[in-house]
Amino acid sequence: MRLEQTRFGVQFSNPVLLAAGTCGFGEELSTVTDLTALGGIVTKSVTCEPRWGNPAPRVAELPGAMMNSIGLANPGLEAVRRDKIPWIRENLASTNVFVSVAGHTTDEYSTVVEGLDGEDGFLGFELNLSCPNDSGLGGLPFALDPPALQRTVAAVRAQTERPLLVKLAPNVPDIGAAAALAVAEGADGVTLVNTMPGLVIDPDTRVASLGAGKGGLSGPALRSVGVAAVHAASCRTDAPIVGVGGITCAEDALQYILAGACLVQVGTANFASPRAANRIVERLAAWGARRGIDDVSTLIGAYEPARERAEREVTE
Ligand code: RRO
Repeated sequence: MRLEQTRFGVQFSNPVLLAAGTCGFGEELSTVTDLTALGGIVTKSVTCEPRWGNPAPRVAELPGAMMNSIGLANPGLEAVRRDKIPWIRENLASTNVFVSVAGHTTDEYSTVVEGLDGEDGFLGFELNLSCPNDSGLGGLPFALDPPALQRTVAAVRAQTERPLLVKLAPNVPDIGAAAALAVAEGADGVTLVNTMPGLVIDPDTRVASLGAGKGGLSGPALRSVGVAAVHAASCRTDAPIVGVGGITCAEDALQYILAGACLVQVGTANFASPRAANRIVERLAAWGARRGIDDVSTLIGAYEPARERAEREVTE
């Protein structure tokens, strides 16, 4: 099965990317797996200033899931421009890199985008409007606040001609509407979904499993939430959708693709196995070949809810 696609004006050798926050800026992971064999990677979210992140423990394992509260730890705009982007330019020229961007205010998003836009070596930006672990925000993540979402996407759109993805949160009343809003303000695509806010308490100590208390839930337990979000968004927008949440194998990726995603991201599975995404690429091709499917593009959005299928069969 052919896995190549042209999206955002460039070629993706396959639909599998690494998710933000699970591969750093690529350098460490590149020593154990071939990142250039992937469709691309998304960097850790970059903020104006360096962030040390939240108190340990920052991750906890649950049945079928992981909780994290990293707290946006990253080296900050200047160090990313000086140290990380040159490495990406030299080593990941043959894959597509999105730089994830985060901030407390619209101006902070704009500052990071402005500070990196002049650099060569990466494809586009993924605006992270949905970090669940940023107490400094003092309010809601922008993905939960439609005027803030609109304002921020519009401001960044006016600054850059690069492909612009917007990463949204699962815990909104209508994810399809949020996706449509982002696209209306100029996003080239949406990434669905970030982690789901959660809290795990040890009954004996009455202490949370994470140093920061609450965190974001990811892994297989999030998958059906993400697939439903992608389907809801695909009913509201024709823009490319990038599906993420709980993908551990080719069949998981296919659920997202059938629901309407043209690209997918592998996140939590990287922690268990740094080669998980590469394996998914190989197995996707084999899955299609076994079924005589020529091109992965024919599967995008091919899910048909039972009722629509029944109605179509009656009229055929
Ligand atoms: O750094 C984090 O704690 C974090 C981020 Br920026 C995010 O977008 N999602 C998440 O689960 N954790």
